[in-house]
Amino acid sequence: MSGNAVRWFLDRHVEESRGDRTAFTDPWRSLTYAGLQEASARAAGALAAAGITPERRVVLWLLDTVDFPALFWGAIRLGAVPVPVNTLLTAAQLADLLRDSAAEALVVSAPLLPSALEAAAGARRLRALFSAAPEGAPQAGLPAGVRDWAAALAAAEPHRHAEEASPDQVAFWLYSSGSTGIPKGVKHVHAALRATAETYGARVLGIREDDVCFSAAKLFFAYGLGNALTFPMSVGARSVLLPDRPTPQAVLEVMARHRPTIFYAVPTLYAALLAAGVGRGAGSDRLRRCVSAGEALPEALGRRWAEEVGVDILDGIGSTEMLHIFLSNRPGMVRYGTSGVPVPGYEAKIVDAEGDPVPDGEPGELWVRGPSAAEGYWNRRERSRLTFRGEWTATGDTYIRDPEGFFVYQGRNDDMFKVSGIWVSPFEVEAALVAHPAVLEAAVVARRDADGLVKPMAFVVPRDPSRPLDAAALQAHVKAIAGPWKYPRWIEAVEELPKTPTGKIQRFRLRERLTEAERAA
Ligand code: 3UK
Repeated sequence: MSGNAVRWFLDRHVEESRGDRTAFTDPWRSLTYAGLQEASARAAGALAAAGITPERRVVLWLLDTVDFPALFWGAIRLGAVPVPVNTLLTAAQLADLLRDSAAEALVVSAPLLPSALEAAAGARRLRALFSAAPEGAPQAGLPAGVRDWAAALAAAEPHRHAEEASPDQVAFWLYSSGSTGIPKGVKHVHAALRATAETYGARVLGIREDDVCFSAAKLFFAYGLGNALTFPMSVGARSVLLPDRPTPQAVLEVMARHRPTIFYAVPTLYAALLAAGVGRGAGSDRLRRCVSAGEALPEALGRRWAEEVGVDILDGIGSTEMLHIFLSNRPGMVRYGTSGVPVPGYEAKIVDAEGDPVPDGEPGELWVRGPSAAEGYWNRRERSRLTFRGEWTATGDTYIRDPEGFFVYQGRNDDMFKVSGIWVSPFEVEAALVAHPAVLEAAVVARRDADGLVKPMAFVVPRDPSRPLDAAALQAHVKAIAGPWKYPRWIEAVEELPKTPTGKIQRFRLRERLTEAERAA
């Protein structure tokens, strides 16, 4: 079979008589595997008709509907490079990515069209801009220069053939928003897609043909792409798509309606679902796997979910650079408060600044080796060299391996600091703070006191903004939970915390609020 991933993920199912199984369901449409094969052939034909040739980038700015898999696989079928982009970006941020990727086609969901038009103005390589109505209906009265995606599909000469591709050929990109600068294009090869399905998907989830997957994380994230697109398609299973914002209400509605067997989310959503009373209701009765990633899952949250819903949450760490999860808790072997152990097929080590392994129990940077590592960043040679070190990928995360081999998250490596010679993980202090009922969110950074000594400082979003924070009570609480030297010597109430588009706290922006003398190197 050709190394083109569309052959294994899609065409294989039709050839092996699974063509009439349902692949994707959104609020308006369902596609069988045969229907998706046809839709992807039409998408490939529509791109070809617009002048898109192999290796050229096609940006997807799409809500989660059946148009997403049809276009993703259509572009790959043609040998073009789909680049899914976060739909929460501003027009200016999208414009940066269109320029950086030299995108030649842009397909957007109709509600995003006004921003897309603004962004497309400066994209000189762009040949075609398509608007896709989420419900799949043709649209009348589109602005000049914008083509209707449904009409283009209907008119297209289907391109059914999958272009020949080596497993090592770049298949798609994803943008990774770092803590500074514009996001980096992460180039992934055809073989990486299948690698994540055959390691995490098969050996941790144990995904099966009869599973119904529902990912609250969207398809434009590496996390969502594996969860809701490649894992179910690796076995001919079904995936339910939610185009709307994944509020607890919207998620509970989808669950009640489709009764998924595998559910994927981030920790904040698990907390919100418990608060909304998910319990053992109609929507959770068929659940057999719950997955959390994106940030560390607080131990208490995992336990509460397991108690109230009756299914463990499997916390695992993944990254855009590694495509999906490479350290994870396993069914029947969950250790809450940890990221688990290496996924079969991956190796992990914790190293010091020289790249030498540190002993168990000591913090260091997490490096990982496995079959889904990216080829590199697009046009960022220096950054590529710092992250992709031969077979190993440096994650930028600080971890400790405990005596049983479980990996415990400590924070991003540049956020760690020492107080009285002892390591403090901002994450640990934040976890202690948010366990206090008066605190909604917290971020901790290092700050120098009048003597130049480094101590923790906390920025806190109060649960009730109208009530002043009791700093002494919070300090006593952290001392009791995290250790006496770790309590925040300064506590500042804020309305919100600075975050990346993927919801990660930007501590460097909080450090920028300190004076030169207060800033810890
Ligand atoms: C952090 C975690 C603690 C960590 C991702 C699953 O999040 C994903 O990719 P990103 O590129 O971010 C990667 C960084 O996020 N992180 C992710 N999961 C955890 N920290 N515990 C966790 N369980 O800093 C990591 O370096 O946005 C997640 C699958 C695919 C992904 N791309």
